[in-house]
Amino acid sequence: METIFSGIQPSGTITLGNYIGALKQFVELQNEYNCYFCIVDQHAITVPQDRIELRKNIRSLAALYLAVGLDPKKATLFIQSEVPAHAQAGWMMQCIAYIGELERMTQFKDKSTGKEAVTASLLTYPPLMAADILLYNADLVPVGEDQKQHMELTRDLAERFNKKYGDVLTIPGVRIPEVGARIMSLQEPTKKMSKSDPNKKAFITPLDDPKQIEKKIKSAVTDSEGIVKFDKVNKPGISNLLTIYSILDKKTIPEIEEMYEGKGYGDFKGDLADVVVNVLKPIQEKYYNLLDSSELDQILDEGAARANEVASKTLKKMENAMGLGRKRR
Ligand code: ATP
Ligand code: LTN
Repeated sequence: METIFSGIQPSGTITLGNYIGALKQFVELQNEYNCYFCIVDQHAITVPQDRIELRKNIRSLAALYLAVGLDPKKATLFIQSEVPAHAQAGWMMQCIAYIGELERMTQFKDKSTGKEAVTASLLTYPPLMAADILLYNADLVPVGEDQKQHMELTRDLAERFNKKYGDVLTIPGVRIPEVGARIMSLQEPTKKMSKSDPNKKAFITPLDDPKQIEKKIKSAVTDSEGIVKFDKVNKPGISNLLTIYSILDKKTIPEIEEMYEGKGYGDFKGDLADVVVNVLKPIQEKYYNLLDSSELDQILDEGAARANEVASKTLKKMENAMGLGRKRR
């Protein structure tokens, strides 16, 4: 069985974008792959976090991973900071990464331009991400479109390590969904839907109640043409809503366009709100049952133990290859 690794930052409540671009794929893949899914809290602290909120978000994300259908018997779910090998291997990857290539990362540019103080970790974030993946000898990494560049760097760093120190690391492939890899903001449909957007109307979270969902969809920015038609360039707002509808209701975009022929955006948005509410309802029920349960802690404890076992083996191989410490088996 091939291995999959992916991670989500506990930097706020996940959005429908994270669900469609990442989590939904994870659930589909867990039957066919040996899966590791990580709550990457060390990545989240590359930007300021309130410690109470961060703890809350970590637990909430863990409960959401399970509520959307992740089965802890099939996949290993764990918290990054509970597996020390990540920071250790991350340091080693930093030692082979060049500042120039890190400065070229668009996520670094987006998060650092215009800021008065930029943390070093914002720059060295991608080597840590590479370490996350490489420690598990992952063959494949399912992510949204925005992570393509980080994945190319991960492959480059792994190849560089192997060239310098011997064949230790597996070069991972990337899996980006054909549809839904980039769900857009409901308020600025040319921008990615992001959980750290200060405008809460720009995103839907799986924990929003039906009224909030309806309100957010009804106020989503569209155009004045009033025709439900997919046209990413000229009608980015309606195209984004069509993408969400299509994925969540398992209908093709032409089928949906046909359903709303001669109807306005009002009908379309009302029905889309129902579709979203129906998908999220069972997720919310499971989420609230899990959130304060000891079952959740047990799953995370077992996940950390399993992850530690695999990661520490690769770490040892990496340290031996680089000549760190004394030779260990
Ligand atoms: P932040 O806004 O805090 O930087 P984020 O919302 O981009 O975070 P991450 O935790 O960085 O979320 O991403 C988790 C996963 O979700 C990644 O695989 C990422 O590619 C995917 N993802 C994030 N936003 C979207 C989106 N709008 N559409 C599709 N996939 C997305
Ligand atoms: N960089 C990713 C989060 C992330 C990740 C990973 C994704 C950290 N480590 C390993 C896949 C595999 C992001 O910002 N979405």
